[in-house]
Amino acid sequence: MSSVPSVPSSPEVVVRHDWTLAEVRAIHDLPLLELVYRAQTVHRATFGDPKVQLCSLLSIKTGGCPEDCAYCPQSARYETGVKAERLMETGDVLEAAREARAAGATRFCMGAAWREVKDGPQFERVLAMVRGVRALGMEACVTLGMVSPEQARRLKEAGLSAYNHNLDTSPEFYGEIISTRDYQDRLRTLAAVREAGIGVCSGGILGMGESLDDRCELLRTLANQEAHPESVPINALVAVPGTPLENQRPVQPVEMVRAIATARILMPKAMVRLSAGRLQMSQEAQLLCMMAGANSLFFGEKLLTTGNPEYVADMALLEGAGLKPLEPKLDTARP
Ligand code: SAM
Ligand code: DTB
Ligand code: SF4
Repeated sequence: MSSVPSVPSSPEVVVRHDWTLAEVRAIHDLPLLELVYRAQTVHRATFGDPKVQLCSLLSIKTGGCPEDCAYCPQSARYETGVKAERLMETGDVLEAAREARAAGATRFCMGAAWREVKDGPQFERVLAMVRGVRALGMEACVTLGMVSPEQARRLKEAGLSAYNHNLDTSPEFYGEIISTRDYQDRLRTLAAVREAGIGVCSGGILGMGESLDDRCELLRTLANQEAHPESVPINALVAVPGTPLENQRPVQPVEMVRAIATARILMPKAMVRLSAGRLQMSQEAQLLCMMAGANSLFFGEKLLTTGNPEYVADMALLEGAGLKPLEPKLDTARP
């Protein structure tokens, strides 16, 4: 890869918004140890001692979604065994948030299987959940599908720290995965979130059949935003039986390491989150992801609908490696 002159030769922290695909690909394809070394150097220069933020995830409205995202067990179009449920009650959500806080979470993320937010009692309830989570002293993140600028403004007013809306993959590959909304819709939602002053959480999924260029295009699109997302979740596909992607070849841990390291180098200050897919990874592979710049995990035995490592195993992993939990970073003003 030394034939590509545009890769920085020293591992300095560079914040840019004009990456080309060739440059990103050249970083992504570096010899693995060189790549991890560069990413770790950027990580240390930005964050100091490596620490890991523990986040908790709760599905506040499960299943029955009208969208056709090919990876998703919550789409009503596929037979996956996920039962559609109503929006949870605020009290139950806050009880779960309290438990998560007691277990060490500093960020509480709430997901709803909606195409978009609709104004009305359900949105008001989500706003109450956000206020409640913030009152517990945690970062609050939601992922509710598309939002309008006005809805984003109201979420901000409720104290929302971050909004998760993944670009998922490259603009070119996106159409293979989702037909019910397009890439521009996604970018519009991210712009509404940014405009409202809420932290942007946006990342993607590896292992859907995309090429390495697609992965690099995803990271390039994220990094070339006017402001980098504060939070970048990198998911490995959880291939759920009944979804169109049920037979995808599992992502190799080293593929996750490469994507995470590239994200860290491109977006030095972002929280890079090793998200779905940890059940299929050894503890050593997860540690390698952290060496490559991942500084956050979802803990708890369930993600939204699929499994996640056991709490005790995660605690043992962090303790054994001497990794300390990171305090909240995105701390917007309390309402
Ligand atoms: N309905 C909202 C939306 O799509 O924006 C929020 C919930 S949705 C489940 C949140 C994200 O979870 C998706 O954008 C996708 O990146 C990730 N996700 C869903 N199913 C997954 C799977 N089987 N494996 C990995 N990631 C998945
Ligand atoms: C993200 O990027 N990953 C999380 C969170 N954002 C909402 C969701 C992963 C979902 C995995 C499939 C499931 O459990 O349903
Ligand atoms: Fe619905 Fe979100 Fe799943 Fe797509 S990813 S089917 S929008 S819940």
